[in-house]
Amino acid sequence: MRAIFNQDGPNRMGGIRMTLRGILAGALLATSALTATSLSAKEMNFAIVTPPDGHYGQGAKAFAEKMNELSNGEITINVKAGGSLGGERELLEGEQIGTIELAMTSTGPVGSFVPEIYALDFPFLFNDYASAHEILDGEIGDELLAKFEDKGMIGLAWSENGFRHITNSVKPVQTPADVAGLKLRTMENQVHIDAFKELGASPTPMSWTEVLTSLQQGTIDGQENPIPIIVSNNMWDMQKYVTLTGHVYSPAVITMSKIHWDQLSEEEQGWIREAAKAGVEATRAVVAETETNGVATMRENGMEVIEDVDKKAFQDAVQPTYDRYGKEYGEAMIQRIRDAQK
Ligand code: EAX
Repeated sequence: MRAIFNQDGPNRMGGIRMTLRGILAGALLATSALTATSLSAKEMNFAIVTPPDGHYGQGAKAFAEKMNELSNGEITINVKAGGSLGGERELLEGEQIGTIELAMTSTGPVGSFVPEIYALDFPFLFNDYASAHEILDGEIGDELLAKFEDKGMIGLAWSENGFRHITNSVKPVQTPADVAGLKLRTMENQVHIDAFKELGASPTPMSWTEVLTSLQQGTIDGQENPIPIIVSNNMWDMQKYVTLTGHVYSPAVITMSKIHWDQLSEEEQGWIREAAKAGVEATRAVVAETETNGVATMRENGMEVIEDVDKKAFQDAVQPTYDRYGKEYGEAMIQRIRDAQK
């Protein structure tokens, strides 16, 4: 590498001084340009498929507010709610190619991008909310979040959708046998599709963005989702019955496009992580509140809520799904999650 000092001629010191001044000026120029670039006002989209005032919407709003605070208004987060940027699978694809910066999605379609995440989607795996939070906020959750980066996404934090229940417009579902024959929409998730086949339903996988129209048009009889989804979408307008099966704990996850993440400074990445924590806190608070008052809300709006469900009967009915997919989708992880709840 060529010496950067001017070694020639009598005024050697002068030459060195000139060179040093040149380097200093160049460094200052570069630093100020860099500072200007890294502090240049940035805008990012944060996409969700649910309504702006629902559990994901409140989380996205909290994320945006925290980013605004930490960046002194230099980074603006635009919350794009209601599936305006596409269904959950499309949001994840958008992150991979860089057309979408941030999203909060259920784990529904995630397994087809990051197969290890399927382990979280098995029926009756999590006992309750507290266990789910403890496991997802601990070593197991961190291990699974780290699996996203190879697929072009940064897993920022485990958020929450909630325990899923079955709604339909045909009849009150009391037992697994009552599910037989119902055309039930499922997420685009192999484990869920298989579980509802085991129950004798006709599982119809589709993006959330098509569900409400399909229910209104009667092309499906029902669907399954947590109370926050049922309530924030006024599902009583199209579903008469809800059975509180709680058949799956549905995590949500906040992810970021790796393409955009890599363009951030370390400080900005720290802000993103802190904002994700604020988002999760806000989402979980809305889920807790809706779990408390959601049953009354559904009843007040005319839904027939079937609460005393024989969950063991549903659990036994979907056991073949574990037998069939457990091996393929991480029986060791499933066992770790079970052991962590003993
Ligand atoms: O992520 O697709 C679903 O049923 C999800 O629960 C919903 O979109 C929220």
